[in-house]
Amino acid sequence: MASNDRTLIIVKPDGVQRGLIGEIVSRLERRGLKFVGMKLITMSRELAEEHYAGLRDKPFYPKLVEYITSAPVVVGVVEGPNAFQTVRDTIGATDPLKAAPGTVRFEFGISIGRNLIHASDGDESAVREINLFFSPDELSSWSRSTDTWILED
Ligand code: DAT
Ligand code: MG
Repeated sequence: MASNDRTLIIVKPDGVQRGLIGEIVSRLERRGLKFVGMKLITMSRELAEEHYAGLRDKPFYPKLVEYITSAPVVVGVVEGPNAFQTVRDTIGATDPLKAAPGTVRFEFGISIGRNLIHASDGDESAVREINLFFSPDELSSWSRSTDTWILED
């Protein structure tokens, strides 16, 4: 079991502005995921363009970069079994109108361009994005006293 898989999440500007940092972080914690890094930053245009480099040719790209750099975000690294898939399942489909009930994007969103949270979509993108936002000394490996009640051996 890859219980120490890591993935990146970003509570986007709408999530921060709407006072939903705690709600979103709480849902990931409740799932059993463990935060090993977290900080509030305002993304520079350079960082946003690097982060969303794969979407450069999309028609919505300029607005996406504008939005993600418009106000502070909370960026975090979570750890847990199949981390990226577990987080993606918890947040729901990209378009809140298509997200499954119970997911973050369904519960709190209504517009694809205001979908509250980013999460890496694969093991490779997780590594790339974690390295883009965090230096190694900003991440903590720690054992949680409740781990045996959340994770099987
Ligand atoms: P996700 O964030 O679910 O990984 P993505 O990587 O395809 O989705 O796109 C990144 C963000 O870009 C997404 O969270 C919201 C925005 N976006 C995606 N598709 C869009 C579209 N068709 N119109 C407007 N914004 C879109
Ligand atoms: Mg994506």
